[in-house]
Amino acid sequence: MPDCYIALGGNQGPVRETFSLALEHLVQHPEISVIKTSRWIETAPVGDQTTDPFLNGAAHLSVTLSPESLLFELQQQEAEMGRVREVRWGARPLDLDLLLYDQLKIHTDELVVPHPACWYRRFVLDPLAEIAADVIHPEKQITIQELRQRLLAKPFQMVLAGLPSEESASLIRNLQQLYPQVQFSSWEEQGSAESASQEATLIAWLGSPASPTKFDELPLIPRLDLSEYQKNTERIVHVLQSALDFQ
Ligand code: PH2
Ligand code: MG
Ligand code: MG
Repeated sequence: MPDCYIALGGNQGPVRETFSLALEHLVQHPEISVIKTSRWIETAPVGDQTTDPFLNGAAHLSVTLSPESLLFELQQQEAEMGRVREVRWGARPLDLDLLLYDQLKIHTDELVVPHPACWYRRFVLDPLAEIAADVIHPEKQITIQELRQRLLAKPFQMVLAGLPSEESASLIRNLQQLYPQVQFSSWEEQGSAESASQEATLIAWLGSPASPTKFDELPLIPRLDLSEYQKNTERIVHVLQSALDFQ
């Protein structure tokens, strides 16, 4: 039976109860077993939508459902908890994300597996590493534990790639003010690509198809395609917020 890992998140209403209830509902499904759950950990909110702390966790499921049908069941649970919440506690008490489905790689309009952000978000990796330390990430080809461990190295080295040098320099100046503890550099300005890629914690590609640096040329493990956000500082800040230690 396929092994799946899901992330649980929420920051409104009685989140612990919501998590328990959602998992109880999932096990009632004849094609879903819950093998193991992580601890629920309190995390600082990433993004500006809310200042309330989140509760995050991960669960190991064994299913006989297709990825699409499992996604449907997860969305049903979100909606079910949402309906209760809309009446009583306001928006978004439960987010259930499908992180991994065996070693499948899926890229459709409805579903991307592995979850594209699962490999650099501490609020996903910390609970996931408790229950899936040795599971290989199908795209990055290293274990969940290793992915988490990479983020702990100091200094955190953020490399920007794909931008003309002036744009890159001005973006780095802005980001450096926000994150004095992070070491920023530009991929194109670096002398040796090899040494840069070994040390980089994340390489954010902000290019376009016309850029001299192509996404596919960047090293597999730390490369992150942020091209759809272009030079939008806010989105890069969200990535950094989620990859750095919790405050
Ligand atoms: N989910 C979000 C936005 N921000 N922050 C934390 N700490 N945990 C989350 O699960 C989370 C978030 C949108 O899904
Ligand atoms: Mg979601
Ligand atoms: Mg989410």
